[in-house]
Formats: sequence, structure tokens, C-alpha cells
Amino acid sequence: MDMTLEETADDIRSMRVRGAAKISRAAAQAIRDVAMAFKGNSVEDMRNILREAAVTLLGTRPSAVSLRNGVNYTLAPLHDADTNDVESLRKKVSEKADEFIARSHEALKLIGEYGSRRIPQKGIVMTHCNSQAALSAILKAHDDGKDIRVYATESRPWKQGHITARALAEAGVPVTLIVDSAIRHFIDTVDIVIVGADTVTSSGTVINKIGTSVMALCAKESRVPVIVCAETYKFSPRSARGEMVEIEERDPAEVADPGAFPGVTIANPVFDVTPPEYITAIVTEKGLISPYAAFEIIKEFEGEFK
Ligand code: RI2
Repeated sequence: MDMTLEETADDIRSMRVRGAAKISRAAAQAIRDVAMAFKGNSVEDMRNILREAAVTLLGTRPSAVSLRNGVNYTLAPLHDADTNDVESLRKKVSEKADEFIARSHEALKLIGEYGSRRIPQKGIVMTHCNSQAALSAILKAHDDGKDIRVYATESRPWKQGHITARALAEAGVPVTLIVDSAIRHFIDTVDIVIVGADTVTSSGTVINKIGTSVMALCAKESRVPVIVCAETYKFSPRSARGEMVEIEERDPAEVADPGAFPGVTIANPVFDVTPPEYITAIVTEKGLISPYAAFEIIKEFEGEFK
């Protein structure tokens, strides 16, 4: 079923569709649908409609660079000097969207393979929130017969950890759901921390679900390696040009009913910032890199993602 642009934007904004990779694929698909549905004859009109669609989608989740990279990748034909009629623009945008989505799925598979090799034959993994990329590595390790158990944090306020815990249990992985504040209590028993990323900056800083930096801090204190699983399109070219990543702040009502707390300010930052010195390696579909090599990834893919 084709979704309208507004429906997709609304699904992403309200987090009915969530996860950095999923929202970027949904955005690429939405741009494709806009191109397919365009009825006019003017390529200029079509370009404008596609640009407006990009603005709508980019406004939905400000911290996720994957969204921007997915949209920019799909709309690259807008900059082709030789794409000057409606049909060729439609065809190229549609091909780009399909390419991006296929590339995203392929990346997930490779990250699973590479990331799983870092998981010990027998051991305890700790993860945060719900990351398809992190789960890909954990599930691959389990499929390969490794004897692993997982601590999955609840991940307040949205409790995406419930999705992770259920997915692992369904796959037959022994999993324990814990509250976010239990991280330090359990970290000494953990062999490896595996998390996802919403954005990786050129300096190797990882922006991921609020609480990730606390997990990384506790892991460093206990000498537990921290592996971040992130597709190359989660690396931010803009950060290499000095731009700061905006940390999304969502509705306070997601944390507690403001009406029940008169005079109280409720803050709801969705992501936090983990500096590179707390990260052992970042697993991309191109291989494992040191967080300090993030700039190299950005240089390699800058043309594609801008
Ligand atoms: P994948 C999610 O953000 C989580 O922070 C997760 O770690 C990250 O995206 C990456 O997820 P949210 O949409 O792309 O729940 O690995 O705010 O699935």
C-alpha cells in the first residue's frame, strides 16, 4: 500500500515508525512514492514538489542523520544536469530509492556478520534501546551457536527495550529485561556492550538513545568493550563541516503527565552523546573501524550523502 507523504512523515514524527535505519528507508520510499504519483508535465514543478517533500521529512526527527542521508541519496538526480524531463527524473529517483533501501538491508546483514565475530563463544551481552543493527550482530552470534545471554535495558521513556527483549526471546536468546538505572549493577558480569547509533560525527562521537553514554561510561570503568553498530549512512558529513548535531527534545508528556506535576519542568532529551574514548569499535558494512576513523568514512561517502 502506498502511503502519502504526510502519513509517512506523521508515522516517523510520532515514532510509529522508528529506529534510525527504518525511518531512512521509510523516507526514501515516501520520496519514491511522491515521484511516482506526480501527474504534471513540468520537470521544474516536479523538482519543487520533491524538494518540499524532503523538507517535510527532514523536519520529523532532527537528530537522525540517516534520514537526511537517505533523502539526499534518493534526491541526488535533482542535481543531474541531464535529467530534464519528468519521466527520466521519476525513473532516476525511483531507482535511487530502491538502491538506498537495498543497500540498507545489505548493510544490516554485513554488520550482523562482522559484529557477531566480536561476541565471545560464551558470554553476556548488554544492549540499550532497540537497534536493528545491534540486534543483527547479537542474533547472528546466537545463530552461529554462541552461548550468549543478554541484558536489555528498558529504555525509558518509550521502552523500546521491550521490543528488543521480545525479539531476542522469540529467537531463543536468554534475555533479562532491566531498568536503565540497573546498568552499573550488572555491568561487571557483562563481556561486551553492543548498541546502535542514530548519528556518528566526524570526530567519532556517537549520538544514540538517551542512556547510551551512561552505559559506555560504566563499561569503560569495568573494562568492558563497547561496540557500536552503525551503517555508513549514519555518519554525518555536516559534522565534518563544523555543524553540531541537534539533540531531539520530545513532548514532556512522554516522561510524566505535566498536569500531575505543577511547577515542575519535565525534560525529555531523546539522545545523548558518547565520546570516542568510550567506544572500542564501530561496526559498519565496510568493516570495523576505530571511532577516530569516522572522518575517513565521511570522506569516502561524502559525495553520496552530502
Ligand atoms: P537502528 C533508535 O532511535 C535507537 O536510538 C537506536 O539505537 C537507533 O535508533 C538505531 O537503530 P529511536 O528511533 O537503525 O528509537 O540500528 O529514537 O535500528
